[in-house]
Amino acid sequence: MPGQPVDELALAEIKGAILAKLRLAIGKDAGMATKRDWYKAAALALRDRIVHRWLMAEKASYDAGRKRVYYLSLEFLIGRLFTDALNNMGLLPVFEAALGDLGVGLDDLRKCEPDAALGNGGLGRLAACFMESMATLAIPATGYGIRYDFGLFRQIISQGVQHEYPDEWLGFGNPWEFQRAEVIYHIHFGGEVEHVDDRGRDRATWRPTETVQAVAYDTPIVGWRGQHVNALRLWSARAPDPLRLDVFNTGDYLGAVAEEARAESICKFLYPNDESPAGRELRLRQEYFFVSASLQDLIKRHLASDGQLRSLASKVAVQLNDTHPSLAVTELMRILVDLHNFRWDEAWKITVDTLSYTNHTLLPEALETWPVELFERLLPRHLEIIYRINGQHLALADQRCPGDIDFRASVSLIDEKSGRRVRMGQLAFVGSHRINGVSAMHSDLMKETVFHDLNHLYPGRITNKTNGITFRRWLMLANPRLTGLLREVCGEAVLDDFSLFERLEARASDNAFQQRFRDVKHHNKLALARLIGERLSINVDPSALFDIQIKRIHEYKRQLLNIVETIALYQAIKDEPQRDWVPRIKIFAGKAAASYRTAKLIIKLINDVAEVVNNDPVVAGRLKVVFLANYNVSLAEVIIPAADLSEQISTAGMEASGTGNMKLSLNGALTIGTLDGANIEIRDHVGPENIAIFGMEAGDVMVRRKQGLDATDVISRSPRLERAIRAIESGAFAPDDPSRFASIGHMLRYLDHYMVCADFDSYYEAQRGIDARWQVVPAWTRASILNVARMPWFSSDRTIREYAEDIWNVPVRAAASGLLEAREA
Ligand code: B1N
Repeated sequence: MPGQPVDELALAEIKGAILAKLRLAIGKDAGMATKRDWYKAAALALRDRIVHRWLMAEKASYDAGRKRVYYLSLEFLIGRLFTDALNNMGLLPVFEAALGDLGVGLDDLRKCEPDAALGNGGLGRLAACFMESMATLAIPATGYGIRYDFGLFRQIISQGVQHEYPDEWLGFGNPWEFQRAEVIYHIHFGGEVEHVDDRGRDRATWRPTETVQAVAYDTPIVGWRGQHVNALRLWSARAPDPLRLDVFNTGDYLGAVAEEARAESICKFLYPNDESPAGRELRLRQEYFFVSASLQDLIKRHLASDGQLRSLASKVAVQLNDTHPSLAVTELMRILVDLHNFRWDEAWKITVDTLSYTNHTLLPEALETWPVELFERLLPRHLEIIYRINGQHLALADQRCPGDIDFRASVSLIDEKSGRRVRMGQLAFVGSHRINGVSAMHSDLMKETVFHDLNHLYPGRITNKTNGITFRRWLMLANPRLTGLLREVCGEAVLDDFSLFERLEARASDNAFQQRFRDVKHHNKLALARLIGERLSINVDPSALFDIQIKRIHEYKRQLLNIVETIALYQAIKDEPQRDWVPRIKIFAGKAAASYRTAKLIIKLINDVAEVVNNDPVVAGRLKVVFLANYNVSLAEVIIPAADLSEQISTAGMEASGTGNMKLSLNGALTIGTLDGANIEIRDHVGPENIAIFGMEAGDVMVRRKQGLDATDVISRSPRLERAIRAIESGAFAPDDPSRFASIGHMLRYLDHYMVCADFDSYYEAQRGIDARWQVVPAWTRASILNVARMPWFSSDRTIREYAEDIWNVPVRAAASGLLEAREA
């Protein structure tokens, strides 16, 4: 921890190690090194220290024959690793001192590391938090994914419009990863299936026409207190024959590398779609590529330590992060039946006992399906296996509900209605022993909606595992000053035992403590104000209320509701400029999928409203609107500690869980939100008096939607809303192109699927309630402190413990750190 005394011997050792890396690994001396060179040298010196622990942990878990967890995810939204790993290793103070002595600032170096943005949003960030918590809890685990050459696009806002640029995160090398040039698997596509005489064993031989190689790259993930280290293993694709010399020799130079280009395209980029399937052949190729490589790898490891596959489910748990790795069901069956001679029924039992699946969304448009025809062309054997699984599955359905054709159609792995398509959610469900949702409400809705019939057929499989966040990154690193207060009030052990947060409660009304708590927040707000000034030349007053909405831009997340309320507030201020309006800074950040037109138009609207409001002398700074470009993990780490108000305003029933809601509350922001996703559990923990809930509930939304999407009724009852919409339609915010937002006006009035208008009045009132509360400083501060104090349950350590116990059946360490156990003993 910063501020701690540093041992002189250790200091000298670290300085020596960094200098040695600079010379021997980077090839420079101190005089010619750039900041980036120093960063890499320091990262490599740190990595050396992690590797020892890693190899020890790996050996110990194999020697003990422990069950292993494999987390399969197409996304890992990691962010920067340098200070995260330093902090978990307990080496932050000594590295800071060593670098200081060498004349470089740790904070400057930290910024040289590019964000690893191998994910879109919450789903990918959850995978990263889980990796950290699994290491902390000493669960032997490996994350499997794709090493994309380009992560999520870089967002540039110019004239209020989003532009996408490639994210070249590997441009200057990556000091964390180890290329495992010897760990290579062959992944096949296309061709035909041949059925041999197999005495009824359902075996087949697949004769593919295309082969791609998967090469492993390992990144160590170190847990809190540095005692356990796991690997994130990402696959890169290449052609088995990178240069066709026979073709080259004919003079067709491009043709000679065509195969290589086709193979490499698989790991070229991350699909930037959040909650909507890309539906492209390349995406299906990505999914099969990483599933097949991962299963081949884990089976090889299992065979090396256990000698036989019969025991797979007792030694291996495979978690499927959404439906993206659903092909694991068919690939594992293929490996067991076709390659290892298992009988179908035994293979099926092993498969179901080994796999489990997490569902992250109920949005119908997000549920992944693939045309049967595409499957047949790319993965013919897998399609056969799907048909065979479907056969036994539908037989069970017929037994359960004889003659019920609708039931049969609803549970079938094949959707026959919209051209024949394979349903990946159904496939993952049928092939898993546990299916979990990510918040209590979401898991309940799963049983009532998408998986209603499957739940009837396989009762007891659906379980809830409410999401969590790692406190090491989202509190200790992002908010060191608040962490300092916690250590002081709750004791040093709070870093290992979050239940001690409870000790904050006694101080929540203490004047002197409140002042110190506010000082911390103010300091964090100053830092954010500085960043806004530097990036946007907008001057914001750090004593104003910082009102934050940071997340992907999506209609269901309702940035539009927020900006319409901003317009209404702007108009109210203009009407009565003399009133004592609470100064507010509305801060937005988030990316829109490149092809999502409405989301991009909402970004433009936010920026156009900002232009008008921020430059209106009548408003005189009491309302400002800020859109920060290129939202990513590192930007979140600056914004979240500075937040006063957290906007969690999705249409009820549509946000599966949310995790930003937890991060903001943990850092002392009050939530204004709907009864949706984990907001409900946040309310249950912080208490209804410490959160502002508004709007329709999920049931109300369903009822109103059935009545139609026309919002004329609610608009006619709300002059304030009518006026705000009229301003949008009239071009008040787009003088250069007055009809720019006509489509938004039309949607608001006649196609209110997301209930922006239906919830508007309730939201506006809740916001004015926030204004009133903000003015009573001690009461606001108390609520803010209680938000922090009551968050421990939302630690991803708790979530992972639940997965370990109810789904994976693996033991976990009792406390976050072995150190603590030793102290208690
Ligand atoms: O997963 C998060 C949740 O906290 C959020 O509520 C949820 O929206 C998010 C297809 C998704 N659901 N579905 C996706 C992402 C990429 C993609 O290609 C779907 N992301 C979520 C963690 O549970």
